[in-house]
Amino acid sequence: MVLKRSPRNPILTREDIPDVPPAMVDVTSVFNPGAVMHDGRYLLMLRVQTRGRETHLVMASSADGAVFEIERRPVEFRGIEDVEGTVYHVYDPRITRIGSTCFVMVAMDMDGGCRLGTAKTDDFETFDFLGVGEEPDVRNGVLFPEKLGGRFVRLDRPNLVPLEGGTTSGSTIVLSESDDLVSWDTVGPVMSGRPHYWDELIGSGPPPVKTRDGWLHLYHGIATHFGSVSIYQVGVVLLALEDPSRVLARSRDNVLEPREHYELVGQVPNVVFPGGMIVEETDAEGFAPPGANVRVYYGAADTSIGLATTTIGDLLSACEDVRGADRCR
Ligand code: BMA
Repeated sequence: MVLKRSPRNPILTREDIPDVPPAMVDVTSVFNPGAVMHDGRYLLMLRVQTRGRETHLVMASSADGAVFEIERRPVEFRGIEDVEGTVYHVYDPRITRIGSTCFVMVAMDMDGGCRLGTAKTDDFETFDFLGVGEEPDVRNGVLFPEKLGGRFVRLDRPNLVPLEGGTTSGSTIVLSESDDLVSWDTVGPVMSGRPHYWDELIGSGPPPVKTRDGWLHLYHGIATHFGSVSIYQVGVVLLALEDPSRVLARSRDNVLEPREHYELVGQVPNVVFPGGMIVEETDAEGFAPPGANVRVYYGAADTSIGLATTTIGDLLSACEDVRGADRCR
């Protein structure tokens, strides 16, 4: 077993979310968090959904990574009100630290589709919204923790596959670059889904982690061929350090799939959706060593939050199943 569930799972449920009247009262669900270490504490940015089906982001913090205190106010992105057009939902945050600043990349449901926006913070008290990208329908944007070739780099997933019910998904993760975190240039495709198997549709999970072997990256894969339901699982891929559009290795199987009751049953059944990954140790040059412990925070059935642990070495081994850029694409 590569990812081991915490015995405390689900570590956060709707009962843990304080009431913040008028909208956030007796909320429906808490799921798909971003995660980061800040001042020696584990921080999660929670996606909270109310009974009015409004979405709020709420910060939570913890000394041990398992028991969280939840803030009594939603996150506010200063300047998001200047975005042209209606923003219906801001969700699925991925948090990336670059130096002393943390960047939060979020999906934003707007007329015409989902777009990717970015906010920054130094203290997790105030957040400045930097802007929203022009791409008309894209989700699962994650920023790398350092610039490459002098530019910001992200993975994202254009929504080119229509689903039942009018939503859209996608089967290819692409690499994009930017100078200002608002306008993005697509570099090219990184990897695609594997039709008929566990990861037919795919999207990035938490931000990639730098190891001496490459960028280690968790992604979610969706099996769609079961007719009645889509099954969301977690996989792992290794990208070349100097050119992350090149896939070095990829897991054949998923490394986490819905099995526990809280993952199988909920608002959207059969979903494990990783958004936060905390690596407990890096070496002097910023690489995560194989022995480093890893915590993965994931949404379970769009209803609660699970924690699973592993090591960098176990994740590296898991993605050695399929090696070679051509076979992994
Ligand atoms: C995706 C996103 C995720 C969600 C998943 C399952 O398209 O909306 O936030 O967890 O669907 O509903």
